[in-house]
Amino acid sequence: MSTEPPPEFPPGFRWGVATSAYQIEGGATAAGRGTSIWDTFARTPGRIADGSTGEVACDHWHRHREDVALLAGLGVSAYRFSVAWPRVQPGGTGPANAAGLDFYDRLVDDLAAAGVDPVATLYHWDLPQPLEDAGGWLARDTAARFAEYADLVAARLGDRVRLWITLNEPFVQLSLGYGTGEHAPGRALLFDAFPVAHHQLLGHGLAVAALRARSAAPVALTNNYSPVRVAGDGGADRAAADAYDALHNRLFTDPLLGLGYPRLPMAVEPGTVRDGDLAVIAAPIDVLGVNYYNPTGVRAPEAGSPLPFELVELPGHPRTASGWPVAPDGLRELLTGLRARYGERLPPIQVTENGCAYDDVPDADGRVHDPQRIAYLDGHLRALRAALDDGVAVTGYFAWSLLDNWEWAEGFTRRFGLVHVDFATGARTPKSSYSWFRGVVTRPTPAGE
Ligand code: IFM
Repeated sequence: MSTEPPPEFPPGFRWGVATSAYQIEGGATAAGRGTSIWDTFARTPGRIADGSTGEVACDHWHRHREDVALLAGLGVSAYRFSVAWPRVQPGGTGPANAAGLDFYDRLVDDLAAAGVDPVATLYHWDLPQPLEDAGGWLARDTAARFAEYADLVAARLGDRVRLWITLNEPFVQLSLGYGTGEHAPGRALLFDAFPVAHHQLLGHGLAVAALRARSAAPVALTNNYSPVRVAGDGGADRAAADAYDALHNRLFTDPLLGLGYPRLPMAVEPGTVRDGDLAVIAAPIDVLGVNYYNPTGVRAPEAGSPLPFELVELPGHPRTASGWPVAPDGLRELLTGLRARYGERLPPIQVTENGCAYDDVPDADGRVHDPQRIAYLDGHLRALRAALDDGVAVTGYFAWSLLDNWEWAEGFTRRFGLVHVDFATGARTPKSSYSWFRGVVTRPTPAGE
């Protein structure tokens, strides 16, 4: 890690931490919550690495006041959480379940009282199971249902949420949820999953209209991006890298910013993209949410592969406990690359997730030291500062995550938090990265800026 103090950021820069509903809340049946695709998936033997579910997770449902106090102690100006659709519409349609919305109403008020801006994500992968039973994101109707749900949430929270994020990482929902089946709902359709991409985007566009109709703004969509590094020097490797880049980095962003779909390595069934859809999808947004974890190595596939690329390990990088390469320069490359690709179309960016998993354990005194996480965050903040200096408009940064939590198919085996959670008792212990991050976010603004 650099011995220099972390770089300075402009006055008013938004500092936050992020979480998502199913990963922390628990309270799986509390206050009328319905079943989501993740409840179903996690209960299916063999799907989750440690056989766990998010039924209790970090028990945030009962401990949210303690978690708001942790946010206040951290000194962040914003908290990004997600609303669980099955709490608001247990069956995926129909009127709001008031008791479910009450929870978020209280949370938003508690955040405001603590001086922390609420940033709400509407969809962080927890589709109500009844909607999946009716086709899930493969069904066009799910886009309309999503807008209906957005309207219900905006009607209740629209006056206090400071940034709305419609979808989190639709590429992950597409690729792992419906492409390979490693995530809920566990469907392995490979490229036949394309309608999932289009219907998420359409749902986003319809939800933007619903939010605007309630004066709920500003509005964003969050993608995860991964700069592609070509492994190999042949033209076939470059073509494979371009195909992967189109899928991972452009499939959701090109249409969102008014460019229509890029050339994709799959056929699109006629009738999926209808007249007028692209205009709905390209409704102006105020902020682009950018999640960054690591770059991806890509080369040409072996003969007979069902995919037009092969993902390979990138040599020469340290790795997190998830096995992901640590490459802070990838964040600068990504941000400057987005600006180069989209130019004036690009709205201001907020980095809505960035972080790392390590096997953090309390020492004999119960303290949790996580120097690797501090080094990771420090390196990425330097890369972010460099991107600002390159002229990219970035107005916020959220570390993933406030708490160690339930990491999807990896269950409780990955710890991403600034705060350690004892998953047996729920006890929270701020790690050394929590104090370090507090120092960064509460640093006085430089004189003269
Ligand atoms: O935990 C996830 C989060 O839900 C979405 N972005 C990546 C994180 C780490 O895998």
